[in-house]
Amino acid sequence: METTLVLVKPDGVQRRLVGRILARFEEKGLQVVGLRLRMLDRPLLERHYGAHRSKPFYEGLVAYMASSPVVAVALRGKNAVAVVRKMMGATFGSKAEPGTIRGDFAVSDGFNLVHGSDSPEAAAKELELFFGADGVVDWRPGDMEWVYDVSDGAR
Ligand code: DAT
Ligand code: MG
Repeated sequence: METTLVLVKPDGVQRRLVGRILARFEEKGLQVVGLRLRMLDRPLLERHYGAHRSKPFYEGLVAYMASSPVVAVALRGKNAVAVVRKMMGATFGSKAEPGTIRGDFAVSDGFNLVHGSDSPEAAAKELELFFGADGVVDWRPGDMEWVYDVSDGAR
């Protein structure tokens, strides 16, 4: 099992898409293990987007991400990092495939509704940044045996 970080970005919250975006991940079978609406400040965003500091779009990205609340979600499941990235679609809404979140709900390149960690290493860092050491809740979903074939062929 992997845990990954998703952010519903300011445009997703302002456009009242939080429920629909979360529903997609839940319907897939991913488990919510952390959930929080919050404003992001510049120091946190500088750490979160540190890899992009030298890019021309960096200042605009930080301003956009600090402009309105975001919803931070910790999601757990088999290959959760890659599954979430696939479900988000390509970075630019105008290029993202239909069927993906960005492909279905975004046409802007900058305002692309969601963030998802791009590797297990990034996920670990981002989960620590957004939920702290003990902010993720470990719980066992009651439908685990139906979402996964954990009975090992017994059914
Ligand atoms: P992703 O969010 O798909 O992981 P990324 O990490 O490369 O994409 O970039 C972070 C965010 O920065 C992205 O969601 C939107 C913005 N961004 C990336 N490239 C951009 C560009 N060329 N022009 C404007 N915004 C860009
Ligand atoms: Mg990224």
